[in-house]
Amino acid sequence: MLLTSQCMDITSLIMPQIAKAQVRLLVHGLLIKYWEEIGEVDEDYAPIHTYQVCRVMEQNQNNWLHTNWILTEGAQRVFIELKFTLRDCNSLPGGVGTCKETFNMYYYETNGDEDEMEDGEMRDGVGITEEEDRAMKESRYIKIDTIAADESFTELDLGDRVMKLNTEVRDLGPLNRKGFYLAFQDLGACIALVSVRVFYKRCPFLVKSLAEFPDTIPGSEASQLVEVVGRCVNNSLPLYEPPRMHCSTEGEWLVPIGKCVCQPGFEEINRSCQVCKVGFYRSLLESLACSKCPPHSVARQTGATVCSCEDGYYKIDSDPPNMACTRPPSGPRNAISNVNETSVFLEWSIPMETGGRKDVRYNILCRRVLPDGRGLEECGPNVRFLPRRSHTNYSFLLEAVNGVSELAKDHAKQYVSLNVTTNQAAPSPVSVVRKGHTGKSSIALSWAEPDRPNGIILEYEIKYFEKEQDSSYTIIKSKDTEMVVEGLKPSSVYIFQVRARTSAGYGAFSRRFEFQTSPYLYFSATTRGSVSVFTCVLRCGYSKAKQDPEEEKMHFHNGHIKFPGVRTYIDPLTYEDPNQAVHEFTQEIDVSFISIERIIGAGEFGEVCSGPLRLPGKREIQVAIKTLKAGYTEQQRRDFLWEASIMGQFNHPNIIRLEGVVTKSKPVMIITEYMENGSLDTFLKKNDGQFTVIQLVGMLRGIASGMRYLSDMGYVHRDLAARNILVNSNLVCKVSDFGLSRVLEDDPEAAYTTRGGKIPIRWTAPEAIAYRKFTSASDVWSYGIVMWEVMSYGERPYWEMSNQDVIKAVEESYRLPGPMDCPEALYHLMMDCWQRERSNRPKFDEIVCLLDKLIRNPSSLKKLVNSSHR
Ligand code: ACK
Repeated sequence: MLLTSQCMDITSLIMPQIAKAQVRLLVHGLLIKYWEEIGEVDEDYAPIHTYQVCRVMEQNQNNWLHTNWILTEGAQRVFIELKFTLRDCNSLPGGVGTCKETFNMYYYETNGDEDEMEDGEMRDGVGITEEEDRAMKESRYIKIDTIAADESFTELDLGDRVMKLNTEVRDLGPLNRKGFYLAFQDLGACIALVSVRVFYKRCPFLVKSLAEFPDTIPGSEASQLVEVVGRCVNNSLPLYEPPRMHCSTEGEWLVPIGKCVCQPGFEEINRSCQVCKVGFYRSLLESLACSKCPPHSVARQTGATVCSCEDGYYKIDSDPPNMACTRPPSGPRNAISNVNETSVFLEWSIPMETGGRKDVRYNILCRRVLPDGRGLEECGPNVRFLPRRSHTNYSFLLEAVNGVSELAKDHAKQYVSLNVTTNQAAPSPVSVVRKGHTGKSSIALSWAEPDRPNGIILEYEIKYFEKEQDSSYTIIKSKDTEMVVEGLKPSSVYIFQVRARTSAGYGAFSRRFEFQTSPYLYFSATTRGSVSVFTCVLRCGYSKAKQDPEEEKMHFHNGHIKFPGVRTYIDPLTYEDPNQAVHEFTQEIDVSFISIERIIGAGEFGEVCSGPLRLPGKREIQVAIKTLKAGYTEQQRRDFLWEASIMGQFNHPNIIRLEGVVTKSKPVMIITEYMENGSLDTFLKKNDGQFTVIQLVGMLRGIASGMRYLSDMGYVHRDLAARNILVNSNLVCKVSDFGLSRVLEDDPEAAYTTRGGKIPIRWTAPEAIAYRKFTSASDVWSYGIVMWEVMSYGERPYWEMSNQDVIKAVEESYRLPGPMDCPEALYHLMMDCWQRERSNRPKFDEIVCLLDKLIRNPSSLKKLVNSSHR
């Protein structure tokens, strides 16, 4: 017997399908009881050690071989891999009648090694025979399985030195004691046991998303998941909630939830958190990597969470960490005053140096010049000047400040000072404006000084706009009494007005002068003076008649016309942003309210799991959790959530109910009600012949009612089949698997048609196969097939016929025969659903009505289909 366990490198035992799992070998020796230990050579002449038994000639064999006590090391489920050869009984000379081609495998759990304690003693003490003792020990063993060979060897193989080695693996669990024995019972076969490997799988220590998950022993049941809370690696913190993973019985880590992130001052490098270097910083969540300190700031030590400002530079609390340190602005520039009787308009340009900030503001200190050189007096909060009073002299101090001026106490302030005298007369209006040289896009203007300038004219302001377009005008300034206005449209009439400014302010504008540009191209001189454009866009005079918002909602919904009272399904495809549809039709669930307990299946996008949902203030319910595997594309995420956007629009007892979605954390999940009995096709196969006709019709009635609801909503399912119906513990059937093209993509039954689409041929109406005419009437055809599946307890429609043959047969008016023991009324209904002319098929509400009638009157179901139909 080759004891592969004795010096075997554990890693060499890892089979490819469990590569991620850690396998721990447990068996260390076998004890022989009636078997022979034989040294041999294999086909390559390498020495092997086997345990053999071959008592095919004698009757009533019962030969046991059992292992030493195998410690479980805490594993609740172990795997046993056997390698053996077995003799083909037919090849034995004379065809020995008692020869067997199987053997049995047993186990016996104990907390200690009983072989050591018991051997000999017990028998002597109680006075039982060796035979009785052995029988008693053997009776404690529990059978694991009968092992048969895939390949048995013959005399010829022996001659050719062909080994014909069989490998069988069985799993054993739940185990509850510290250890166990294995035993092999031979009842008269010719066996050579070449190796026995006993191992269990573990989810190995793993660092994922900066969280450490310890080496974990899986649960005892085949589909059980063990939830493990991860520990954030050094210098990291959980983001929102502690990370979780789930250890499967296959030793694989599944469904990671949540993650850790490096704490401020650290960044993620090679799955650990490394301190930020000098000159770098990281504040929480801002970015994943340490960033270089922004301008005018420094980090003199490692692990900085913020950078500090250089001398003379400052930061305020509301400045983001990645913003440069700043300083106060320089003083305002080019300050001028305009006095209009008792009002003073001050104008200035922004400071040369804003200090690196956008929040520059200005302080103005107003002081009155007291007569007779008595100095200055603060104006106070309310400067008021009475008209027609004598001139008053004022002095203004103008200062620019920004967000950090308060912090920069020792920063030298830069003021601009202005002296103003009120109650001075402004210049009189310019009386005449003349047109000079006119070009295609320019007009030269000139004007005379106002009759009463009332002081020194500092500048002129020219305002112009295209005639009848005065919502947008342009102002340019000139120190002279002439200028060329450029940038005009050819052959267009413009209005011009000019006014003068002295230290007392602006005078009134001249009257309007109209001049037209020429249609021809002229070269024009450069405009002198500065140009500023003021645009006033008048609010549109059109105002929509007010509409009742509720009424509007009722009639239009994202472009769909809806009729009050009838709910309609809205195709999420019509949303430009699919996330908007998800947001509108589903409810977001916080992942902390969900526990994942077991895997119930594999979906196209990831595992389908189940577990309790505990929403605050609500009763705990069991839910199914569809997950989207990591590494998905944006398109896959969209397709995945697509189904939720559809399901979320339905509310019916025979349609699978959407509880909500998890999109704010990863993995993305779809949460639906849990259906204890899984999909209808497997459920029926498992319970073949177990239900009354009324129970079956009840299921069909439920499906029809769900489909009636969908067709009323305007939703065409396209993939109605028993595999897409789920059954709960009360045998209530609910329609599931929504999502148009996607459903067909992941339905293994869907086949490509000649037109390129993927269609589940056996369930689909001929017009939908031929020219993709999918309607509620084609759903009715599929419903007829579902009826047939239900009444035949999950039989495959058209059995093993090929898709091509099915299409051909249906085309030639062949229809499925009535299932065994099927009431004739139901078979008639199926046949109606399979009418070639789709308008002749019943509607779902008629189907519901008919099934209700049959249920109310069970005697109508007594008559079964006669054999001629079948
Ligand atoms: O036939 P099943 O047990 O039922 O295996 C499939 C598997 O997940 C992959 O889809 C099962 N399943 C899907 N949704 C649910 C649900 N809401 N409740 C229970 N089982 C479900 C389905």
